[in-house]
Amino acid sequence: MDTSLKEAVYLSLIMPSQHLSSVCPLDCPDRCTLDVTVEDGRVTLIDAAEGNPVTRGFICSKVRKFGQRLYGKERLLRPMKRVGAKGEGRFEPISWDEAIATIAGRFRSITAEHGAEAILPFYYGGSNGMISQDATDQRLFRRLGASRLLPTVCAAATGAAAEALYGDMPGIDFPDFAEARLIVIWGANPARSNIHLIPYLKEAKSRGARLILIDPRRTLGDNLVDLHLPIYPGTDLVLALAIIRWLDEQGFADRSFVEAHTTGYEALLERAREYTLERAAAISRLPADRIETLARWYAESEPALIRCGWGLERNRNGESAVAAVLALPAVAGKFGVRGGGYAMTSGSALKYDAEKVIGVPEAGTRAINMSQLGRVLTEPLDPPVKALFVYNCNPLVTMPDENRVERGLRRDDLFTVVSEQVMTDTALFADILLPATTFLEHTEVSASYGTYGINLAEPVIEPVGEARPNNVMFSMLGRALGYNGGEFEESTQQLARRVLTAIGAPVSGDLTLDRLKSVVRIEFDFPGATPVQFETVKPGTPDARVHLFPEALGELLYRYQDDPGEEAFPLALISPATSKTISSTLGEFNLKDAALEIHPRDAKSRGLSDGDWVRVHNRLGAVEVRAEISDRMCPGVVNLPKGIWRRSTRNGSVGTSLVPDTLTPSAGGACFNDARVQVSRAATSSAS
Ligand SMILES: Nc1nc2c(c(=O)[nH]1)N[C@H]1C(S)=C(S)[C@@H](COP(=O)(O)OP(=O)(O)OC[C@H]3O[C@@H](n4cnc5c(=O)[nH]c(N)nc54)[C@H](O)[C@@H]3O)O[C@H]1N2
Ligand SMILES: Nc1nc2c(c(=O)[nH]1)N[C@H]1C(S)=C(S)[C@@H](COP(=O)(O)OP(=O)(O)OC[C@H]3O[C@@H](n4cnc5c(=O)[nH]c(N)nc54)[C@H](O)[C@@H]3O)O[C@H]1N2
Ligand code: SF4
Ligand SMILES: [Mo]
Repeated sequence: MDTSLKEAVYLSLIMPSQHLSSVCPLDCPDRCTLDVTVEDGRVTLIDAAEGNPVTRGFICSKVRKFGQRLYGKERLLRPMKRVGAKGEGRFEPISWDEAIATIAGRFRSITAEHGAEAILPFYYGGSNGMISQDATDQRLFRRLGASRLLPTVCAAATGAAAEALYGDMPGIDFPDFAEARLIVIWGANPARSNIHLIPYLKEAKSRGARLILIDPRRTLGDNLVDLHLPIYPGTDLVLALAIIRWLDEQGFADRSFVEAHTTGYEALLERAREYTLERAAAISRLPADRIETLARWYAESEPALIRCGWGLERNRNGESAVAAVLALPAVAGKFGVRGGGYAMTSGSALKYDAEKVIGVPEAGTRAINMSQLGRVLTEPLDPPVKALFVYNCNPLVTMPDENRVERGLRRDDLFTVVSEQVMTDTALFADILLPATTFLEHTEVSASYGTYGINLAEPVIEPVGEARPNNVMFSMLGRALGYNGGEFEESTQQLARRVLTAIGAPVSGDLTLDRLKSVVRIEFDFPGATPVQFETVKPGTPDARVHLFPEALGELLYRYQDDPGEEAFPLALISPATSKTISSTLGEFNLKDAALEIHPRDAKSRGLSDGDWVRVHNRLGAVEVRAEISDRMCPGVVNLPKGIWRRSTRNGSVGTSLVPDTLTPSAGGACFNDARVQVSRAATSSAS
């Protein structure tokens, strides 16, 4: 035996490798349970846990590589303070005590001068759990009286529409996709953003189901898709209204269901009557006969299921489009059978009362829409935002109008704290940087928005470097600010127990920490295993009816807002999820060179060949990447991946630099896919 082998054998004797359970917390509907191999205190392998009915023995390649993030060169290991210019990335290590004392001192002086609303917490998904967000953080910011944040960057429009029509009715679960005879995948991309649905789609197909894809791109293979409608972005509303009109005219509307279980049908129909198939075809740039086939198949199939994704909400017609799509199963009477109805989010089955955990009353302070961060930081406000505390978020590259966000972050008079796992593009602009733990190093309780269950992830290793969990960090800050009510003394285990008591979910038996520790995941328990809409689960609206014309969605409900395009910027830019990152998480090494996907016709008319450097631009900004010519794209539409980091493009600007900060009319959601651009050949070297 050579020495290294001897050493390895010796080490495996004193420190055998361990298999530990965990749960992926990323912003993904699947919420896989994981088997993590830990050797010598280090994570060496991350794989699927056995026996999970959803994970089914495989996970995505992104999370398999999470170890690279844990120990990678971007990992933040110590608190730091800025010593260079903002954005330059020159920092000097400091102690946690100094970092916390500095933040507390600045918060005090800013509050004395401008009032506490000058402090803005800024967060979104992050670790997607109930311990790392909406817990200790809110205790602190409410005690301070800081500005509140409206979490609108994603799912604001879908959430508002689903809530207004159906209250909290749960959607169809993955396994029941196999029961459907017709599956409509509408503005969702399961091959990338929800991979554990794919086996069920295949199963349905093998049982003879038809599948319709409504997406500007052909994102699923021809073996799965029977009919593709390459819709022009932002026009789903007119498509859905035209189908409703057609169903009604052709006698396919289920009048008895509508009468017994809905309100507002006539008002909906009045708006729908404006759209013949031909008119909808002209607006959505689809052949009218294909729309008719869609409508006919939908009318005639039983069970028929609509999987509504998030692609159709990210534009000025967001909530109306989602509402019209979700109205379809009610109009056509598709409920009451397993595999019939709609699937969007499972989150509604979770009745979680965060207030019980936070325990500090809402201060009633001003609310700031996160999707307009750039505007908020650069326009006169009273009081101005003087301190920004970023955690669970990478806003410089993920919020609309990147260049304006950057101008805001560069402000000399803005005090920025960033709590992060890695040196993100946003972290480079911090005055104080705080190293955060990952899900492999902290405790997290989470549900999921695609599957039905409650999960517990416990640390599988010690924190790397001096990284700390959010709840520990916010408690330190709370104590430094002198809040002595006990809410910043709670241990993580106590907090986890409190979180569990605030969950009302259909779980048989007690939902206790000890039970979760032994099983990691507890599946929800519906009568008959999975929810059947209008059988075992009903609308959560006050009258238990479907509100087809809900007032909550505002005056513009079902009124199509025209395309924002103009002659100089004729192409619609979309930026959907890719297999490489989850939003911008893992973008540091997974998405080195981004490309612009463009249809051959649009490339040809601009004299572009595959691999050419192109400049994608509009009045807000410009992005230089290579062209990837693809006939999977719909003509007139181009695609830059969501979540790229600045290093992934030649001029250091990402797709959000082209996105206006306009909002959907009633939910105030971000309109990423309302970006309209021109594409031209780029100069041989970068012109940043
Ligand atoms: N691998 C991976 N998985 C992810 C994510 C990720 O970044 N990477 N992100 C997670 C998050 S945060 C979310 S919110 C979900 C999102 O999951 P999805 O619902 O899949 O959302 P998107 O990727 O935004 O868009 C879905 C599809 O809508 C299409 N689309 C764009 N505009 C329109 C339109 O106007 N109408 C129609 N009908 N289709 C349109 C896009 O081409 C895309 O194929 O995925 C989650 N899962
Ligand atoms: N161009 C374009 N951009 C988009 C979209 C689009 O359609 N087009 N869609 C948007 C969508 S759907 C979403 S959901 C948003 C998401 O945008 P963000 O909310 O910015 O999400 P991420 O990019 O995943 O960044 C989350 C960050 O939180 C950090 N983090 C994770 N866990 C913890 C923790 O426990 N503590 C702390 N302190 N930090 C943690 C991670 O390291 C990561 O850097 O992006 C949006 N951006
Ligand atoms: S990102 Fe999604 S598919 Fe990948 S491991 Fe996490 S839950 Fe599973
Ligand atoms: Mo999202």
